[in-house]
Amino acid sequence: MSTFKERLGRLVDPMKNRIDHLIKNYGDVKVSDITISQIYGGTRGVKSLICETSMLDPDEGIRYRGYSLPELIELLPKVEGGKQPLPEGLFYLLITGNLPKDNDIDDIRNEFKQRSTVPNYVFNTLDSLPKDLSPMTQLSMGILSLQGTSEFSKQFRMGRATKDMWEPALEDSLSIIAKLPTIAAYIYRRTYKDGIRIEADPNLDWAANLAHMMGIDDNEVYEILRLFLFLHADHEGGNVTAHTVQLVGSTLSDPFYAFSAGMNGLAGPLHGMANQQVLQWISKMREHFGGGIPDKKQIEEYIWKTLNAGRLIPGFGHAVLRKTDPRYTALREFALENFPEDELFQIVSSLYEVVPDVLRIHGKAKNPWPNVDAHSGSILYHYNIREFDFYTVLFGVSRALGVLSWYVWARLLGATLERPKSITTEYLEGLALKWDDSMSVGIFEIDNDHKAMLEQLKSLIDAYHTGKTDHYIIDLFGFLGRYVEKHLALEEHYMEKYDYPNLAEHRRQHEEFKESCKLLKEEFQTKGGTTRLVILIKQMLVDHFTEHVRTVDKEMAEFFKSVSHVG
Ligand code: HAX
Repeated sequence: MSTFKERLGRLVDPMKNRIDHLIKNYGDVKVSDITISQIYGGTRGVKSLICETSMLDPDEGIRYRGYSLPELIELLPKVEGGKQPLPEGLFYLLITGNLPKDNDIDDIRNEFKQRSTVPNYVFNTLDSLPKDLSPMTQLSMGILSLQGTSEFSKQFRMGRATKDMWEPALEDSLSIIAKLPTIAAYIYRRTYKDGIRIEADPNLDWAANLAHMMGIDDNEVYEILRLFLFLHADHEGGNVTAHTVQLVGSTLSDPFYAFSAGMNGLAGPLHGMANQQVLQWISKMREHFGGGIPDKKQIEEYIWKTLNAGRLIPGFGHAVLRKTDPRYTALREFALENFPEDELFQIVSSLYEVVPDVLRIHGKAKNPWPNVDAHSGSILYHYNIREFDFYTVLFGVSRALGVLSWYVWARLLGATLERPKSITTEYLEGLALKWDDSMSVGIFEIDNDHKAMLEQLKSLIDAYHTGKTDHYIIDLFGFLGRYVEKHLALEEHYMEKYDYPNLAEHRRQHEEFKESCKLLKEEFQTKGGTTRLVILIKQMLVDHFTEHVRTVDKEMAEFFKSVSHVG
C-alpha cells in the first residue's frame, strides 16, 4: 500500500469516533427546519448533507478544507517557474485534509500515472457516436464505458465487508481521475480536430497533459489549465454534481456510475453549462450591435432585452453565494495580469460593472454578482480554446477531484442510503389548513399576553406601594423583552398574513412601545429604580394597554376572527 493510502487509512478512526460521539450524545439536536417554500424551492438553505472537502460561505465563497482560494494559490506546490497551483496537490488536500508535504505530490502523480492507460474499447465507444453529439454526453458515456473495470463492483460481488469498501472506492476514483484527461482530450480531438489521438507525455503534470493531448503545447495554456482545474474542483456537497455523485454512491453504486451521473447534472444550463452560454450570449450581443466592443449603454440595453424576453443573464447569480465569486476574482486577476487589452476580457469587465445594477433593478435574483462561469469561458477563448461546448467538459474533469474525494470518504464513514421523504401538494394543503386553524391558537396567545400585561401593571402598582421596585423592575424588563420579541412579532405576522388594513399604524405603535422600553431600561441601568422611572413605566404600560391593547388590538382580534372563520 502506498504512503498516501496508508495515511488516508489512519485518518478514518478519529473521524468515525467524532461522528459516533455526535450521533450518540447529540443525535436529537435540531439543525434545520424546512418551510413549504423551501420544499418547492429546491430545498435551498436546508442543512441536510455532510461534505468535509469544502464549504461555501455566502459572502466569502468556497474554502477547500478550510483554506481560501488565495491562500491555496500561495500554499500549494507548483511546477518550477510556474505560478499556478498543481491540481495533484489540491487532490491530496481534498482527500486527506492536509496540505501536501515533500514527496506527497509525487505520490499522487505516481498514483495517477499508474492508472492513466485508457482501454481501446473506450475510444471505440466514443468513435461509434456521432461527432456532433454533445461533448458532455460523450464524457458521461466514456466514463460509463469503463464501469466494467470497477474494483468496487468486483469486490462487492466477491463479498468484501462494506466497511472496507473504501479501498476499492479509492482505486476506482484514482482510476477515473487518472484517465479523465485522456478521455476529455480525445473527445476534443474527435469532435473538433482531426480525430488523431495524441499520447500523454509522461513528463507533464495532470493539467498540462490534458492541454498536450488536446494538441496545445504552450506553457501559458498549461498554467491556465492548472488554475482552471484548481478553481472548479469542489463547491461543497449541495450542488447538483456533488449531490448526485453522493446520492448515487449511497446505493453502493460504484464511482463510475456515480461520477457519470454527476456529469449529466453538470451538463445543465443552470449549472456547468453556464460557462459556454456566457460566451454564446456575448457573441449574440456583439452580433446585435454589429461587432466590436459594445459600450456600457449598449450592454445595458442588451441585458434588459434578454431579461424582458424572460431569459437569464448567464454567469450571474448563485443559489448560495451572495457576493462576487472568488473563483471569478481569481480568473479576473489572471486576465488583468496576462491580457488586460483582450477584447473579450474588456466586455466581461464591462458586464461586471453593468449587470449587477440591472439585476438589482430587475429585482428578482437574490445575488446580482458574477459566478465563476461569467469569466472562465473568456479565458479559455483567449488561449484559442474556442469550442464553447467543450468548456463544461473541462469543468467536469476538474470537479472529479472534489466529488470523488468525497465519494471515498462517504464509503470510509459508512454513509447510509439517502432516502428523504416525499409528500404531495395535497398533503401540504392539509398542513396549510391546520396552520390556518392554529391561528386561533395565535389569537389565544395574544390574548393571554395581554392578560399577563395587565397583571404586570397591577404588580407594578403593588410593588410601588411596598417599596420593592428594583427587584420587580428587573423582572418586568425580562417580561417586556419577551413581549417585544414574541408578542409583537406574532401580531405583525398575522396582520401581514391577512392584509390587516391598519398594519402601518399598528407597527408605528409597536415601534414607539419598543423605543420607550429601550429608553426606560437604559435609565434603569444608569440611575436605578427611581420614583420618576416607576411613574414613567406605569404611564407607558397604561398608555400601551389602554390605547393599543384595548382599542387597536381588540379591533384587530375582531378582524382576525372575521378572516379566519374561527368562531
Ligand atoms: N438572470 C436573470 N434572472 C435571474 C438570474 C440571472 N442571472 N439569477 C436568478 N434569476 C431569477 C431566477 O430565475 C428566479 O426567478 P423566478 O422567481 O422567476 O423563478 C429569481 O431570480 C430568484 O432566483 P435566485 O433565488 O436568486 O436564484 P436560484 O437559487 O433559484 O438560482 C442560479 C441560482 C445560479 C441557477 C441562477 O442565478 C441562474 O440561473 N443564473 C444564471 C445561470 C448561471 O450562471 N448558472 C451558473 C451558476 C454557477 C454554477 O453552478 N456553475 O456550475
